[in-house]
Amino acid sequence: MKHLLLLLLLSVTYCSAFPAVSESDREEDDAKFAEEYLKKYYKLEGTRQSRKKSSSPFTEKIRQMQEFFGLEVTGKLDADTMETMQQPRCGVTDVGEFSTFPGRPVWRKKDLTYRILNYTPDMSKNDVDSAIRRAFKVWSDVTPLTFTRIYDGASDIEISFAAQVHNDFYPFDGPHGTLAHAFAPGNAIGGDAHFDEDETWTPGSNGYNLFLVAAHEFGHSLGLSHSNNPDALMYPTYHYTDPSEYQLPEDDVNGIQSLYGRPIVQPTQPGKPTTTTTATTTTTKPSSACPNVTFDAVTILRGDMIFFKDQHFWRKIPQFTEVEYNPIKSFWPGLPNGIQAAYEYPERDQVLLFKGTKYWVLSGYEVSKDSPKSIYELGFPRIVKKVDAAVYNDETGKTYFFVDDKYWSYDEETQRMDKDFPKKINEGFPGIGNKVNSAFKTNGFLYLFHGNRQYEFSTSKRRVTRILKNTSWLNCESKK
Ligand code: TQI
Ligand code: CA
Ligand code: ZN
Ligand code: ZN
Repeated sequence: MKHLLLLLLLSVTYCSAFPAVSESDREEDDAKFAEEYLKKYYKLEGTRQSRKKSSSPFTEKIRQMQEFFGLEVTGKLDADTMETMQQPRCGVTDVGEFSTFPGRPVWRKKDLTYRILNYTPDMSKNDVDSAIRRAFKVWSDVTPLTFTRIYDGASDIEISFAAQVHNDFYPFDGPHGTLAHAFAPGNAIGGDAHFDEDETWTPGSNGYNLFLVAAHEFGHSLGLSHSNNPDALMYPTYHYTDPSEYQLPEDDVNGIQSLYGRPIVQPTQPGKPTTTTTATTTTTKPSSACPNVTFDAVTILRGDMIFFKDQHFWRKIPQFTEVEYNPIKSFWPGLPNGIQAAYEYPERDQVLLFKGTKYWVLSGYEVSKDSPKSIYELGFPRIVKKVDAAVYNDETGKTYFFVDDKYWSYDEETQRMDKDFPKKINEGFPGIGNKVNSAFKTNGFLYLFHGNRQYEFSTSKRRVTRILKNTSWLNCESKK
């Protein structure tokens, strides 16, 4: 909530749209403008004759609007309130759109838990459970995030219904006004969502639809603030739409994917229906100990880093600090264990995986039908019996294959080995020794692994720029 208020203070755009007129003319202009605004966005009905009273429908709507925007709730058309109402006129509507909280707080893991602490008497428990589940699904459908309900103990996102003063510094305000609030990602109260029990919660269109408000709140729980796009779920006005056909608007999809990326595409296993989760996945917590391994092969796969070792692989998704650890067979039953080299050729959305004299082609996450193929089709001579490492360099269009103390250069365009190869590794890649176990390219550098070392190599400077531990990407702690 700290995030919420800060953001609004920072984002009030100053708008010098007021003409120089007398005080009373100006008051009248402001009131007219506010009336139009509140009719349009807050369902204000009738006129504002009674606006001098402290609780007319007009002042009630001003209060509601002030709540929505996190302004001081005065029920008066003060400068902040007028400025906020004028914002769309300053050209804020069509651009800017989604926004995040200051400092961009996000969850640094993709598998989150939630717990429903209590229920509203307005709806059946089943309807509450279902509204909450579907509200999370809105977000998990378009990100790699998963939400698992737990019934005991601490969860990442706690959901509760409460009226007036409850366990934070943001008491609710009786019917209407504030409907609910949620805290930006973080520990303890971070991510939690509170719903005002003084509202009428419904599974339908009377009162406030719990699914729609929960979907909005979970946007906050995940790190989205309000959007300037009137079509967005994160736009700060409530309007009912049919939840059964709910489609997350594009602006919110862009917003949440800017924080967490797109969903992970699961491989389709022959004879099995496509699933969205892999039951066998285990995750390596950020604080876990680094495995003492030399990776067999490393590659990028659609932006994720994949590290192969024996029957398993680690998968690191850039947005998250936690790393997954999976059996190779759980993703690709058709692949052998003990992959020796791998590289991505992004232009064809392919990853080539090598073992012995054979290689397998992944199209995205799927093993292509004509796999495995023979490495001799790539132009290797028969004396080559395995490939140690492979990496594609998008700047030159060449793939380098490392075999013992030599490397080959393969032209992806002509699909031919370059002549004058193989060359000695220490000639082409001075400073990295004479053997490469695995290699990949990211952020403009080649990363070449040998034993427990990793060399960051600049191809333009043709030199080693850093020496790292081989496990530097896994967010684990090295034993000292
Ligand atoms: N509650 C606000 C909200 O969640 C709390 C809030 C005010 C806030 N300003 C903020 C949160 C700025 C983050 C950033 O938006 S609310 C709607 C909607 C509210 C409003 O009760 O005003 C919904 C809660 F969008 F309909 F206006 C849920 Cl869906
Ligand atoms: Ca309220
Ligand atoms: Zn609260
Ligand atoms: Zn909101």
